[in-house]
Amino acid sequence: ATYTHKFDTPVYKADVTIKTGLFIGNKWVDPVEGKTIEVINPATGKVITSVSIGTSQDVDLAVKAAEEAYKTSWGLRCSGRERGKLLYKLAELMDRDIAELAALESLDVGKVFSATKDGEIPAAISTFRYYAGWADKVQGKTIETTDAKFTYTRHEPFGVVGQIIPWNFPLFMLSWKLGPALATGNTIVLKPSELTPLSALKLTDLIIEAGFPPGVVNIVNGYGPEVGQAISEHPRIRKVAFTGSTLVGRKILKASSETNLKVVTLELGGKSPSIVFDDADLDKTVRWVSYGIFGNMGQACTAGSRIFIQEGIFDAFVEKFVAATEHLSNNIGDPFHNGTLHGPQVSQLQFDRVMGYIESGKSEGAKVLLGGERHGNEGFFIKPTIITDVHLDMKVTREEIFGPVCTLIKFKTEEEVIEKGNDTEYGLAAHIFTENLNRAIRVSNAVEAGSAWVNIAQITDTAVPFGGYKNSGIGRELGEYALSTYTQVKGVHINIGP
Ligand code: TXE
Repeated sequence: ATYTHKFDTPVYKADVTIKTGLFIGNKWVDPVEGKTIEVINPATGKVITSVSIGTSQDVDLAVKAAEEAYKTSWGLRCSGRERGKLLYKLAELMDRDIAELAALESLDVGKVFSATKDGEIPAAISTFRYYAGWADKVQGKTIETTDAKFTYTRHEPFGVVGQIIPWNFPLFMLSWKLGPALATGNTIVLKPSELTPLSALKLTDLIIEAGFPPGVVNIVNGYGPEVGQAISEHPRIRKVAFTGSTLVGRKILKASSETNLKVVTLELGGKSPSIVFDDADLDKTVRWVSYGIFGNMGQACTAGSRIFIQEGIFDAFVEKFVAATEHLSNNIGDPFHNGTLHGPQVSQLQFDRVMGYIESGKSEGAKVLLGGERHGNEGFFIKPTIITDVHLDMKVTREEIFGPVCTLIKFKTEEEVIEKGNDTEYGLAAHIFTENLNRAIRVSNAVEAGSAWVNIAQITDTAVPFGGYKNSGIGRELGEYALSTYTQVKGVHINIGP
């Protein structure tokens, strides 16, 4: 089946058609049990369309297609050079269709269209291009042992890899997963989030057009406990990569330990600090701290949700930060309207969760300085929210809120803020604002986090590794580092002596 969405908005007008089936072996097929799921527009709360969702039986079929492709047309049967060519081609096609991809993504997630089109989708495309370049540069080493032996390593793909991605950056997260996995020769069974299947479905057209052999990429939409669980338990999937909640990350690790010990990489939640020192450049810092928490409506794993401000700059920062947040609040609305800066949360459930956190903060004695309430009367909009008068043991300062909600905390010394910043089970990111180079380096060394951003927030780069310390994950994505998470190393010993 297909679905055509008629975009008739101030910033984008076009008819965009997607296939709604499961994508297995380069065909769009009906799921074995014929189930569907409604896709909701978060800006209105109304149904956009329905798409197919699978069960473990469909995962099985997808694994079969992926195994067949691995043996016959991909993996070690296809040179890195050829794989790279296909990845480049895919990137080109995405460039051509960038507006369509961005429009579907904005519709499905509630993202501001211009930001999606100019920021996120180009970043996804860069990721494919970057890994296209690596595809013919994955190489082992020769190792000197003795005269009687020739020894070397091979970096071999796993075979069939499972990938489970979230709804906050659907196509971007998909590119982080597919790029390195395909470059290294694996074949894929990928499950998008049940909340946001549209952009991945659009991509299936481009995967075929680019010329990927059947079965190299299979996309099975469906629920986590059903399709996601089936992927993480599947005996012939050798590796699974996941981005999502820490809760589900644990389930995936457990499923692996109870089945075939598949290699697991996890990108999980965060409760990252933004640390503002007295000597920070105030205006620049306000802009980045604001983006760091309110970008993507706070639905980012690296969101700087705990904002620590040194006492000397506290009042000046708060005044400007409140003004910047009011400006955002005054421009909440339809993601497809000119000038909109802030859209809805992705779903009713996420809306309820975030509002629940705001309520919990109030009931524990915190003060809502700004926002804290719904915007409008349809869709899942929450006003950007600033919470003060918190202490470090409240739920709002401990748990990942994953919405446009930050807590402000005053501090005195560098030593103190390092200790408080690190006082969390998570370790995904830290944002540090200072004009003092020595301090910038000292503090970025001291934070327990996989990414430290100085005088900037949350901007990843395809070439730079990304991942979590502590409960924020296992393994690294992006950069050269990601290649090692999609390959296994074989040591080969050849006796050239007696
Ligand atoms: O995440 P889930 P949800 C955090 C964030 C958010 C919370 C809940 O704090 O408020 O998680 O969001 C699939 N086996 N993050 O409920 O459930 C699911 O179908 C296998 C942070 O949406 O973790 C989806 O594809 N898979 C995060 C994916 O896991 C399962 C991004 C993520 O959904 C599964 C998203 C199971 N048993 C949420 N259950 C980040 N790190 O950026 C669910 N899934």
